[in-house]
Amino acid sequence: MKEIQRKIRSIADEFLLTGPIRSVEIISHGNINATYDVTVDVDGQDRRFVFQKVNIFVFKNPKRIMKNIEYITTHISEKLEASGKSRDLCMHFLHTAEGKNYVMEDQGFWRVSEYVPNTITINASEDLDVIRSAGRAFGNFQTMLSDFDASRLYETIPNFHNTRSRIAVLMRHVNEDPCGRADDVRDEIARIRKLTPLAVRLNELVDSQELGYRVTHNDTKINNVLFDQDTHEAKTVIDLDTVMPGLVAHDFGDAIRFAANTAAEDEPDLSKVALDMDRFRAFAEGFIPEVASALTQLEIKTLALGAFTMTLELAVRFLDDYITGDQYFKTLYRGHNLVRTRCQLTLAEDMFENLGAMNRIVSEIAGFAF
Ligand code: GN1
Ligand code: MG
Repeated sequence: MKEIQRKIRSIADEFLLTGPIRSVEIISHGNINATYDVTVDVDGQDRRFVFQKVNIFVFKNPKRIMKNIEYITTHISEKLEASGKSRDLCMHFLHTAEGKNYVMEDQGFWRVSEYVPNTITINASEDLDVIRSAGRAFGNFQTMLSDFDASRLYETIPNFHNTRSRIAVLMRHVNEDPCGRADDVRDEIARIRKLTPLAVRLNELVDSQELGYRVTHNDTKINNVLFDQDTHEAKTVIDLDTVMPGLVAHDFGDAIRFAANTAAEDEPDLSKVALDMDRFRAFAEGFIPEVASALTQLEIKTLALGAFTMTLELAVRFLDDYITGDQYFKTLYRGHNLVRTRCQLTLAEDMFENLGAMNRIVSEIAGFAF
């Protein structure tokens, strides 16, 4: 902790927060970056900031990523200001004396944002109002960016939600088997192969130009939303590193994958893992009305397919990380990525079975039959 405190001190100085540091606490939700809640004395008043050390194994080009974030937050903040809404509905990053919104260091880069007052993150919730509100927040985020030219954004992780390419990479790594782990996962590979034809359906619709890219968030876990600590209304969408061109079905789907699972993302007891239809409906009720007017009918028709696709894709990504030696996702124990894989695969199979039921709910909310 001493080491971290020293580091935070030097980063604070870079971002012109030169007053005494009152406290440093680790926020440990993300699977990729290291995040700290830091209170600093600014002109005699305690103020909270979020310090984040970004993983450059995952995000290789800090300059371009932080440029994306600058574009996005400026675009949203201007809209909020024009409509007289609170600036707290968007993240705000600090700048250094040279006007940069990040600071480089040996194994990563640092950035600092203002702590949005009176907010909490929620990692999992059975409360349908909370889930519905998260749906509204992600839907609204997308609508705010619907007039932003997606081609201005750098692709921070190439092929991030290219499910077909994710599967191809996994199969290549299984053949190469760099850590001698492939034999443990024959059953999982067979199950993934079985689901592949449906999992690449979104790719096919992009290839045939029936679906087009928009600006999407691409990492829509419910813990990437800040909620008002008293009312539990969603306030701000965070974790903007993967905002780049994508499909609406990816955002809807990834959120369902996480929020509508009856268990945690890494639940080892697979009998607890299933799609919860009430939570599915609640998220859809929040999300769809926010985005519907900007979407084509096909985009709406593919939302439920997105849930299945994102879940299978994450099973593939966790398994790929397991096969290649656990370098991408933070793991808490040996075999953690395999446990995550099995959980996501079980959920994907359940979604496969329930695709019709999910589509009926979407159709009902969107108000047209398909
Ligand atoms: C990572 O950083 P975090 O925990 O919000 C990952 C997502 C995965 C998620 C699974 C950049 O998100 O794609 O869905 O873990 N982010 C990146 O929990 O790979
Ligand atoms: Mg996150």
